[in-house]
Amino acid sequence: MTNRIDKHLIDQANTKDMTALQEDYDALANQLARKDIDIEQITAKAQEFQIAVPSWGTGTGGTRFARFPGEGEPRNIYEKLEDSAVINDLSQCTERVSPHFPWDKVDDFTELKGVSDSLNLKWDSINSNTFQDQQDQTHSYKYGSLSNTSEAAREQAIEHNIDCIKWGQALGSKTLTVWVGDGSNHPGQQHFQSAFERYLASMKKIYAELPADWEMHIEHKMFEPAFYSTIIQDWGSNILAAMELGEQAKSLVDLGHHAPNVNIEMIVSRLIQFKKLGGFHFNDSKYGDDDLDSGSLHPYQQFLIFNELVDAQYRQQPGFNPNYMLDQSHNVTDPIESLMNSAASVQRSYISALLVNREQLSEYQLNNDALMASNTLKNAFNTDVSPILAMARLRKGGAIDPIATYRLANYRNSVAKVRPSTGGNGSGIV
Ligand code: RM4
Ligand code: MN
Ligand code: MN
Repeated sequence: MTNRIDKHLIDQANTKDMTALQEDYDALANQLARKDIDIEQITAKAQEFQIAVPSWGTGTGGTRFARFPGEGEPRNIYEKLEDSAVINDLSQCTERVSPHFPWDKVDDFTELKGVSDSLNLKWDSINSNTFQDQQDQTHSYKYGSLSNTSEAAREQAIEHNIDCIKWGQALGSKTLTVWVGDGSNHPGQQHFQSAFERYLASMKKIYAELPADWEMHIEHKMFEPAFYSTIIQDWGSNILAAMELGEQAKSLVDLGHHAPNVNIEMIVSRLIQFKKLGGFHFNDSKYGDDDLDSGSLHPYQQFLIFNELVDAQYRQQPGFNPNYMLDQSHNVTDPIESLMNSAASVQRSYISALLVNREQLSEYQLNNDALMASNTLKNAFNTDVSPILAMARLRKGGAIDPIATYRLANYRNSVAKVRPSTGGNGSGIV
């Protein structure tokens, strides 16, 4: 693991920023103390926060039109792990990696687990892929996978998901995430109910193979690749499927998978209420499934989602334990930088939401004081918690300024020398 960030370099960069950070941290501590908030308790929460990195997010993504590969891109899961380790070395909140199969399939999963252990990384949810045909695949998914009219194609897709569970067990994962592109492009092309029945029957077969301590997360998405109807197009179809399958099946919310302006935080609240919130794929979007960096466009929406999550934590809602993960496509940035920025952005939303005065908010709500209720949220959102995030990283051995330290380390240039471009797309187009 010669290319990871040297600890001395991190310390050196931190030394330079230390005095300014301490001053800012003390000032924020005073500001919070006036509101009866102990900064140390909040910093401890920041230190505990974790969000998983998607293996495919470490490569440059693409659009339907082109992909412009960057220098030194990871060419396989081992190199994706190296890059993930860099992200965690500097950010100290991304110790889990979420793999996508068969993109990340290897012959020897014990060896892969050994490598991730040596990098102090763990495995998050396993993502199955039945939205593409692989080389040497017997049955095509052109007309769908789990809901295909062909039983043989459905069986092949079921088998792949069961394999994913087995590979996940070897890696120590506990979740299977199922997103399928199944749907139609023409009105009348598919019988809505029959297609959903076929999907559910297939999902039941996968669910039957789920180990007792695993969860299955169902991910909805409004459109793309199907442009007229998609089998699990919204959280309604999603929760119906999860309820039909059983307790271990939950819904996953990808922020880019809704119609524009949908109130995602309210969907989150509903899923929490009915013990069906499995987890998140964080990213941001302006138009559709843009997969932009988390919080780059709608930081307030991200905060409002965390307001619901922290509220559930505060009320100790039973069965509440969602997975947090990034799911982004980086077209014009260095993926490592985007993932570090995004992890910190999601962490920021969480920490800001912890500052909401919940007793006061509840009183304003009961008294229908709309203005003060809204101001209570804005107050927390407008507090700059950067010193808390930086201090949490520093205390865990990470970088006060992850991007600057990463650039100083010259990591990308040094891996570019040993990772000649394949010209291909090891990460898939996301
Ligand atoms: C989909 C969805 C899934 C991801 C694929 C690559 O749009 O977000 O989570 O696995 O892209
Ligand atoms: Mn997703
Ligand atoms: Mn997506």
